[in-house]
Amino acid sequence: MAGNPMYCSADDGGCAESCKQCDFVSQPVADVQCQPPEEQSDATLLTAASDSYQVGETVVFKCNTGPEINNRTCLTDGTWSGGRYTCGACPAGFTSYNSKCYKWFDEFVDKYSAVETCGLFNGVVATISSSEELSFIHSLVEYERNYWLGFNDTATEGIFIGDDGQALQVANWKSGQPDDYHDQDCVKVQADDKKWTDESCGEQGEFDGFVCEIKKSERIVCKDWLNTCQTLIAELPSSCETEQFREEQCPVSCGICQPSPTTTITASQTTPSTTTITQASSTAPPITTTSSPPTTTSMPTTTTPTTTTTAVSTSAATTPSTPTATMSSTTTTVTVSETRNNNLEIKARGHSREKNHAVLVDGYNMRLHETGEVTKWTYYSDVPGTFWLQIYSREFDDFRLSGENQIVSLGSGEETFIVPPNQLIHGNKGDLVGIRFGDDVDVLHYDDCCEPDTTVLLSLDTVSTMYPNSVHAFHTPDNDGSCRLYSITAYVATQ
Ligand SMILES: [Ca+2]
Ligand SMILES: [Ca+2]
Repeated sequence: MAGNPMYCSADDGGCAESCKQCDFVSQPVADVQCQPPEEQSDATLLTAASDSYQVGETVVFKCNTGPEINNRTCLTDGTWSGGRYTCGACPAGFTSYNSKCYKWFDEFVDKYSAVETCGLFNGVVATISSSEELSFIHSLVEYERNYWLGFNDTATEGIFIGDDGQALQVANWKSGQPDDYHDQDCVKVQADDKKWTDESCGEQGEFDGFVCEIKKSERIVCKDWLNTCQTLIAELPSSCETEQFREEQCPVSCGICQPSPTTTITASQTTPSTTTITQASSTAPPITTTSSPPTTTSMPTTTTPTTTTTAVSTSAATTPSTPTATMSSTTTTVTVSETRNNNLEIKARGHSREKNHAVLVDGYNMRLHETGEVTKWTYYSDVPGTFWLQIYSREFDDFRLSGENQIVSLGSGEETFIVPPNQLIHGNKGDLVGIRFGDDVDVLHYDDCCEPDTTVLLSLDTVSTMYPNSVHAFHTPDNDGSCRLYSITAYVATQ
């Protein structure tokens, strides 16, 4: 509304049904820093302590009772990424299954090398204790490859045991195997029929990969970290099948751990993360996010909410409860009026599944509706990870990438990214919003349902050339039903 009152009077989509949220007020563009991360009851901070951290800085927690490591990164909303527990967590790249973590290694190695690699993670080459576990492990293997299992009969010929000393409980030998041909003491799964053969441990087959497994420490912290766990599960019963949702966000509601009466997590309630906004005037509305735990805002230019300093103009100080569309300040505060390009709700919550992929969708909701700098993004994500939000400008039938903002998501549902002043992208009315994914393929959700006029314009399986100011060809619309609508809102400062 502040930018264009006519926008809310339109009833053809976008903000029309929620125009109360179109009534934007001025907001300072902020320099954000993270306060020290809250203490964890199950882990010790290994990184040297600091009074404040820049966006992108990382700290490392180490589980007090096991080998788990948890890296957390300072995000642009002043909170920290990563899980809120360390003990019992899988390392990055590992998949949780029952009480263990697993990871496929796309390598071509002998058994000794596989053992060595797994040892780096305090793990072993995967063993099998049930047919379900065998199926799960096979589901991790890419490209229909042969792979080593963590069994051997080195100690007693013909008696196969796990590399971890456990007895062999289930097996799936190929006919005629094991035959100990030339002293074969290790076990490999054959790609074609998933049957097992005994092989020489030092033989590097042509296509032999492996899966590592790690035994998790006992989880000490068990708590739902979203207030909306029950609601989300009720809306989408399969939510708990998503690992991050189940393990990190709603472990109690998903039934994977029981909160212990002796484990009381109070740190997040009493010392929430703090967003520090520098150069802000005292009347600036707080920057709020929906991240959990809740974020508070502190403004260092004032000592109390009712006290002004020389950094704040008189007019601003005398009208503390009525923020206006344009605020003045004696400091270098940047004030903007913002409009948003859409307010789509995600209903189906499909996940993107392709790595290193970019999509550009044309439709009313994916276009910028005003000209100006993109100062803020909101998006929906329930998986922590990194992705990029982009602006493309039209050039006849081509689109030019005007710029992109790297987003490090907390995975807490609807999140807000405030664009740092040195990363602002100028967009023109009619420009398109694009999304680029790296390795974190599940980080954003989309709806399959499309507006009638929504078209996928660009869908690249490589992003190696996608940098600002490079021109990209217009791609034929993809009409195979893969059209996706993302709940991404770009806030444009119209000055
Ligand atoms: Ca043997
Ligand atoms: Ca054999």
